[in-house]
Amino acid sequence: MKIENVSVWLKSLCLAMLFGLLSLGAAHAAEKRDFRSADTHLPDYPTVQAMQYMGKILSERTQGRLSITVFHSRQLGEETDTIHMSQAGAVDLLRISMSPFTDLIPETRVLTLPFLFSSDEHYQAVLNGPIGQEVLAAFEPHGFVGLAYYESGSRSFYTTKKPIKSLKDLKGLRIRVQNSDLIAATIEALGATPVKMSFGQVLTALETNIIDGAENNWPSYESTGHYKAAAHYSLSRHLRVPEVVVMSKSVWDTLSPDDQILIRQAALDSQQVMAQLWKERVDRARKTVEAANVQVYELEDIDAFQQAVKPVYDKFIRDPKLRDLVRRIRATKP
Ligand code: GTR
Repeated sequence: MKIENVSVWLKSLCLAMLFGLLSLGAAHAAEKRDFRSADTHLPDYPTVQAMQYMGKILSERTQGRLSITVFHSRQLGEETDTIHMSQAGAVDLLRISMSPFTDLIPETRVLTLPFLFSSDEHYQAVLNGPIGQEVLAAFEPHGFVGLAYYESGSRSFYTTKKPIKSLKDLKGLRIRVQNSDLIAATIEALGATPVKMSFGQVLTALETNIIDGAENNWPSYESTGHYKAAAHYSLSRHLRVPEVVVMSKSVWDTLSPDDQILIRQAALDSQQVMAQLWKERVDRARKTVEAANVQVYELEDIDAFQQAVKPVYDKFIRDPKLRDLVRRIRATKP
């Protein structure tokens, strides 16, 4: 073979290899992925529906290349289990309450503090503003990418035997809490005994008097059937813990920048659907439980509740960075 022919042949070989590599890359970028998402709630709950909507638009926008399967009803385990699974990359997405992150990610504590927000509008302004973004970004060093917040209203106490109308009524009661030291300390500061327990165990614990009560928003109080076992609902509104949509960081890092943008956008778009579904469900849940003879109470001494939880701030918000976040939350205009 002549020298010129050899060089032409070599050039063609190099080009062929280059195209080969490029098309391999393209095939990789175009890989079909079905993301597994975990949720503790039943299929008709707003969070599950909103995540399914996120999957639907993601699939439409990628001609079926990217999709989401929502494993609802704790099929993948309780919330704390799914946090560990997601850190390990075994579960791709979580729709989850922020509470079980408070022991792991210090910044999440500021949105979980009792009686911090003065109204729904104040809460929305914080979540949708720079502080909300900073808290979502704080997930990253811990193995998650924070994508969006979902609405979850406020949490109030419900009890089996007698209503909570004032601080003294909480004295000595065993109240179930989510897996969070901060929330356990809140209940303790209010004079009750916190019992950390997974969501799935609460109904039996209420029915068997292992606990005297729990606390949650209207839709969770209704969807779980807790109202049948604990028919006194006291509107303490002591917590407004947001729900979050997060992706496993190890999964996120395998995605192309374009796909990351698509996923972020789909999560944000699902937020609007969630807001609408949430509003409807709160009304429906309240009507359902009231029709089932649940008694609803307002607190007589909300100030006493607010005073009692002050030590929780001192204990959990020591770091100057967290203190500053709390100061900025208080200064945020609704
Ligand atoms: C609900 C929340 C769930 C779960 C539950 C609980 O309001 O949507 O994700 O955290 O509370 O109390 O465990």
